[in-house]
Amino acid sequence: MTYFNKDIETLPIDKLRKLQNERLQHQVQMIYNTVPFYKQQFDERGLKPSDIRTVHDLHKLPFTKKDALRENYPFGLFTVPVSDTVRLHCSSGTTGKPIVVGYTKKDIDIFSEVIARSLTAAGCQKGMKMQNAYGYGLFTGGLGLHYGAEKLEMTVIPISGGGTEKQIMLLQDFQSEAICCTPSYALTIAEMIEKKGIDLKSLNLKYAVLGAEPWTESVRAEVEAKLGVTATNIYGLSEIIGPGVSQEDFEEKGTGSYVWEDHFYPEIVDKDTGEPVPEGQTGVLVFTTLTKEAMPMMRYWTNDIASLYYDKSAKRTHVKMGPILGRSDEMLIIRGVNLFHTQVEAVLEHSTDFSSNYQLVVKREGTMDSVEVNIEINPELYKGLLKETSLEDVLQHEKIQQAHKMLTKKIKDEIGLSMKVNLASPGIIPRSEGGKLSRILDLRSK
Ligand code: DLL
Repeated sequence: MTYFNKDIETLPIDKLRKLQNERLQHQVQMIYNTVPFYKQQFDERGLKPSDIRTVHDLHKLPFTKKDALRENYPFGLFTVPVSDTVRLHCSSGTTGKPIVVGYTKKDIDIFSEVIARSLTAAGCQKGMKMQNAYGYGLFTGGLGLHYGAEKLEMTVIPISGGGTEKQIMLLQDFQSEAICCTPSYALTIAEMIEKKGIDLKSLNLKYAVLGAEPWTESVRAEVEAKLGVTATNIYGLSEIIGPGVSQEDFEEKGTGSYVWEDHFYPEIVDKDTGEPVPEGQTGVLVFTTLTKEAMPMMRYWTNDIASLYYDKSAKRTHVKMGPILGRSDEMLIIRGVNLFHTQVEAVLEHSTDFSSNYQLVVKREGTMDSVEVNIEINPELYKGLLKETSLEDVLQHEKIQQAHKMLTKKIKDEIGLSMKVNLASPGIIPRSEGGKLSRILDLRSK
């Protein structure tokens, strides 16, 4: 089965626009009438709901930023009384109160539909067993994937994140065909499988649906090789619905993820000016919900940096987004150069000398910021070399010294920034224990 909802997924663009515009008009009318925050936004600009007739009118509206959710905590942006919602989720903020999002029964149906579409695009089918290793709880990943997989009539194994030994036992005993988790947790599972010397033939895994944090082709290559799967990208955020805002097709890997445009209208804008950027160029992703009932969002500023483009040769008509390069609020500026950690990860692609376990350490000396890369030596290589007893001995080895030099040069050449590269022995750098993993250790405020 290629599509979960072929009519919608292949709807010609003019019809898709018509549908979006009809839905947008309804959405705008609803928020104007029911959410004081939005009414004020319109009134301050002398706008009426009738001024927003098509998606091309959206630019008249301001962006909605995370602050709006904080200021209206917990239920101030809901269109309905809380008693009309059937579920609440939270996204943990870095400080203070979380962001709260609510769903009506219809919202949950749409959430399940977009996940069912996404899983189908990822290669999953009715009847397959799916180990759901996203966290269950206030995080949207676990329950979101769960309901969508059930809608597709997969057999869901709701194991949640963590407990890697048990994950592997169930992968073997249940012969699950699919797994979904964060890419960093997929690496943790792959590493333990390797360490235990488990033969991949004892597993039946075919598909991995990975998201909730940025990842690159370098991690894809490692996960695919070590788990024997086809790995695709799933993207989403709580404020818009959760996972399932966009998804990569398993036969179109590396060409971007379809945004389910009949429910979420995307824009890419310049991070400084807020102006739209031409198709294919990178900027901040902004989403407007078209069908949300409990908590619609107008022009939500995600902070995620990506690009959008229409792929005329693709299976579906919906616009594609490239991988998330990083979050604009987490972008490092080092000696005037903008840096996302995914750029360092991308440099590691095809490297046999190092593993995908790395961490960026940001330091400040005086007024100067600098970044160092901690990276682990490939355990296979390490083992092979290692008759020596200590890391120091290994580091003295000519082959390691040469690899070290080459990586330092490659980073400088490809990113345009000199970084000190610190080699570590396998197992030193933090791993995902089931959820999102931070790749940056910022020591500047300490
Ligand atoms: O992470 C929803 C999700 C769950 C997506 C499971 C995919 C799979 P939040 O906790 O609200 O929701 O975090 C949303 O995570 O704005 C991005 O910065 C990041 N993110 C999510 N998916 C991806 C991805 C969930 N595929 C924030 N690639 C978003 C890169 C991602 N970053």
